[in-house]
Amino acid sequence: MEAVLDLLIKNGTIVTESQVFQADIGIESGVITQIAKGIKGTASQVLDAGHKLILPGGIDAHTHFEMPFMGTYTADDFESGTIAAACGGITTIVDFAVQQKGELLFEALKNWRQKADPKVFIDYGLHMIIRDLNQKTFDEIKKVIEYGIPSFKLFMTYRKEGLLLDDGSILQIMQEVAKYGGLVGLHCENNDLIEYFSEALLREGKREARYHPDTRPGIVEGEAVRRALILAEYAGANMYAVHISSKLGMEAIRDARRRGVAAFAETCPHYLVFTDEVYSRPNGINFVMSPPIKREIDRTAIWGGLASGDVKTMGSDHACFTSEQKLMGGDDFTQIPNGVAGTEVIIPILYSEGVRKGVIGINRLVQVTSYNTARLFGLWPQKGTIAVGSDADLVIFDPEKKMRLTVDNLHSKIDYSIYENYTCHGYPAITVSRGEIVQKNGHVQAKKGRGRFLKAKPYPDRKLPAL
Ligand code: DUC
Ligand code: ZN
Ligand code: ZN
Repeated sequence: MEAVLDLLIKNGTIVTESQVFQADIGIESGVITQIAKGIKGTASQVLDAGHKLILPGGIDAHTHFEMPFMGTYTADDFESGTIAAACGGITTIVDFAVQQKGELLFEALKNWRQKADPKVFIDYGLHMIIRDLNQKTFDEIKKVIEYGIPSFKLFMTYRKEGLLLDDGSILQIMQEVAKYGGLVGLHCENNDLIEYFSEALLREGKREARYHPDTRPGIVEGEAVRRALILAEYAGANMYAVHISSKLGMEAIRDARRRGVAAFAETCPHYLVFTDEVYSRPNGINFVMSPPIKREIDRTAIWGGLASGDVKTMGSDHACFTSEQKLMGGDDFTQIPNGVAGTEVIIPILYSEGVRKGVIGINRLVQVTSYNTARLFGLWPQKGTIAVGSDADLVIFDPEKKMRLTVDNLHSKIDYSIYENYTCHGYPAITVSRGEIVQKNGHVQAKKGRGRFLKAKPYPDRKLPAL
């Protein structure tokens, strides 16, 4: 007897990490059960994709929703944040649970799940940020991995914000995480150099937002990435450099990969679109994030890394603040809450700037927005591909749709967009999460809290995916 499908998506051009082909997709109980041409039988709901692209739902493994930071909280919570993500074709986010000083890792985890569970529109996982290493928290690392969180993030900067970890602590955590097949992500910027440059500028009375990038030239990232790689190699750990923004950082990763080191790099949409001229604009304050946007040669190097495969993933580093919050640093750029919105634009920007302009192919887009991310963070094959047995997390992507981005058609809570008036050529039309349509043409159709927490897996026998 033919099964009754919950959803049948007809006439799609399916794109996976390695293939492009025409087929229909049959979905039952949130899972893909058939992929074939001309699927027959009954379905409760039928969508005609009209030969638009069907991509695996995006995975943004770098969001900071409702995070306490620099004297305030990031403006998007798990409700507005996951709505924005879904409208941009993202079906999974991986947020960062932040350990507060004196807190156990499991207290931080509980706190983050309490914030997220009632609000998420799409599925989510967590990484753990360790900022206070002591015997108790060190002993929790194995249990955190067993709980379903095999990835960690450590900061090499933000001393004043209490996030910086010293190299000894970083090394110990790398060794412990490596034992259980987890992954250590690092925010690679040299804190001493940042403090040196910042203090010099402030002494000279240079206090405006436009000086922010001068505190973090490429060497700040390049040195830290190389140091992190040396530590990771010594610890026998896998290393994931979050938000790579510079040519020097890119070269450090590339050199390590050529030597056979398991080094993975992520970048973000803002580093692909802008250069540091944005800091001289009247609204330069809105572009203050760390690492900052750098020069044209850095932007070109990052595109080169995406094309060559040295950049493995796209994350948004979505950590945004309203204009009012940004103005907390109006007379001292070191006090501007760092961060921008981006989860909604990852796929459209990469398609418009990368695929349409011929810099990367459509399979690479799927690799860096979904497949590689799922592999690295222990979510594959449930997420990250279009295959029988995988979750029906899909984006019907209209390659011809033009969308002028404005604060009114983006879904973050903030009152401006750094992408204001940027026109995307290619945009998500429909996002499906576990077989349910969660957004259609920017209108959310799903219930808050429907998203599920994902238990991610460490690498079996510490064997890395071949990426
Ligand atoms: N960088 C930002 O710009 N914001 C939040 C944290 C980070 O690393
Ligand atoms: Zn960071
Ligand atoms: Zn971040």
